[in-house]
Amino acid sequence: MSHKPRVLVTIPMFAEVLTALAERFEVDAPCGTATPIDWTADSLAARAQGAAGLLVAGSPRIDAALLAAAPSLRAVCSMAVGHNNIDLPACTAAGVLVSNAPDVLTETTADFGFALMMATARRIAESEHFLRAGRWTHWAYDMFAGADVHGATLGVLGMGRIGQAIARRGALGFGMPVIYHNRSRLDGAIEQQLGARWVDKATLLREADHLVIVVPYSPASHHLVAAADLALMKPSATLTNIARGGVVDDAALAQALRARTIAAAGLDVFEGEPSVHPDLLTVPNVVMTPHIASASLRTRRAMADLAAANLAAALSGQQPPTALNPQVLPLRPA
Ligand code: 8YV
Repeated sequence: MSHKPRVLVTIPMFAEVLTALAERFEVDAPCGTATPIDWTADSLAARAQGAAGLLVAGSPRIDAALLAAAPSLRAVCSMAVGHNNIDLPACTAAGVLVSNAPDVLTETTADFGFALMMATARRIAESEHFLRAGRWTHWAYDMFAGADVHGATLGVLGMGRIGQAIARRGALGFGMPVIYHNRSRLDGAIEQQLGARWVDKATLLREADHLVIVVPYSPASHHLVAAADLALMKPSATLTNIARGGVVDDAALAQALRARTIAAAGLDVFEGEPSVHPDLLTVPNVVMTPHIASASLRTRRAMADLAAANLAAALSGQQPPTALNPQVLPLRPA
């Protein structure tokens, strides 16, 4: 009887994806379709014993200690584009293939980033709470008056695939002049197509009416937007973060919002999520969502399918579609 390699699915997963994986693998899916697990380093290492592959998302943390504790691992495939939870050099050193799930989530995530920016600028959440609380009794010319989005300057921090998709929405759909800051400049033809202008970070912060943060998280981008950066922004400006919590100093942001040195913020990601900085919970001018920017069912399914395809390819000696360290191929046998 042929022996199927074991894969551990660390997150709740679509039933159809589990069924497809089961054709090739012995599938260990302790979360089933709906029960998330708060993994600790120890519980994950124990459960990963003997597994050849892991299917993960933006968590849990995959590091050298886990790889040492579970030496059978050969592939770690994530259904997230951001892979700051995975120690890529450690995986590469251990000969473990890592993949992420780019592209399939770009447009859905950009839709959400734009929606969150609009909700922030036009005070949609704040005014809905007001209505639900039964406080709507009269009309006033300045009732929940916010900032215009159309024609305002869109600032994009991090001009990768999602940043470009947001810039396109702003430029083509809303007539927004677009400025951006990124370590590397876009190709001139793409800049022209997006009508986007590269500026240094300080200029971006000073000139943006609506700043959208889409930069990957790494030690280099930790608190890329901190108190001194927030101080450069216009008092009428909004800040939207759909990147990772650690990119913005949440305590400094809460202070800026309370002091109204910026007008409002839209946050889908938080330092230490799912915990949210208590100061953010007490300021009214922030719209907060629980890290759902990629959450349309169609996109989440495409992300899961891509992670499963990476796992299947990696463990059968083929080229995974979106490998981050293809230099480890071919993998050592199970
Ligand atoms: C995911 C994300 O929902 O892809 C990413 O990097 O942040 C989100 O799309 C999350 O990481 C879980 O998959």
